[in-house]
Formats: sequence, C-alpha cells, structure tokens
Amino acid sequence: MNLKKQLVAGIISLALPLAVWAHNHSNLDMQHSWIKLPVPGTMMTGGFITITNSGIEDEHLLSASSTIAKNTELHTMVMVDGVMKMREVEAGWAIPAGETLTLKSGGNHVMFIGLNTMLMEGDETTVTLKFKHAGDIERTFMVHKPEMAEMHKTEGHDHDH
Ligand SMILES: [Cu+2]
Repeated sequence: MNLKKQLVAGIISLALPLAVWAHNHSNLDMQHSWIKLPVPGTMMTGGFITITNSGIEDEHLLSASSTIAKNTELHTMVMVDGVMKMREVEAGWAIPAGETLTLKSGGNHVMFIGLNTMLMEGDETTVTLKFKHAGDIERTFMVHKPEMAEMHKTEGHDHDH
C-alpha cells in the first residue's frame, strides 16, 4: 500500500465512526462527568454527569457499567426515618425531549461498588452509559475531590492538577 492509499484508508476509517456517532448520539449533550475521589479506605464512590436531550424524542438512561468496580449501579437518595439513604434505581431515569438529567453529589448518581482500582485525583476512566435509543455511549469521567468539581462547575476556571 503506498502512502496516498494509506492516507485515504486512514481518512475513511476516521470518518466512519464519526458518521455513526453523528447518527446515534447527536441528541445527547453530556457535561461535567466526574467521579468523587473515594474516601481513603472505602471501596465505593459516586459518579456524576449532566445529560441534556436536545432531540425531539424522549430518551431513557437505562444503566451504567465500568471496569473500575465490581458493580456499577444507578442510585437515588431517599429519606428514611429522617436519614438520607442511597437506593438503587433499577429502571433508570427518563430524559424527555428538551430536558436535562442532572446526576449530582447529594442527589441521583452513578454508584461504583467494590472498587478494584485505586482512584487518584485527576485520573480519568471510561464509563459506559446505556440509553434506550442511543444505545451504549462511552464517556470519560475525571476523578476529583468534591469541592474541586464544584469549582469546575460554578467558576470554570483552570486548575493545575
Ligand atoms: Cu449510591
């Protein structure tokens, strides 16, 4: 294969996934995906993301999966006898057309249970989100201390990690 052919082949292989991406995922805008730096000694933590459905069809987040933990679940917070507790949401969450699903600290979240890797500040890991219509979408989540992530969200200024 000469250089020109290689170049053309390269461009085609780059263009194809883009075309698939545009077809499947263009209606979901994802922001602020991060994982809370685990408290030392604990084997679980939460992940958070903001997902906006900018399409005209309703969407539904069905589940999440990852390689960093034995179990990756979708959780919500419920008040039980005056105490906030986490509970698995097996059905996931609907994201109606034009609406935003916000997973945030203290609210709905992705739960990583049985961490099998040491997560450090600034680490990045891929989480696969399964949607009813868009299918599986991989998304990079960065590990932060909670206050760091809040700063990123509210002020958006640069940090040296
Ligand atoms: Cu949880």
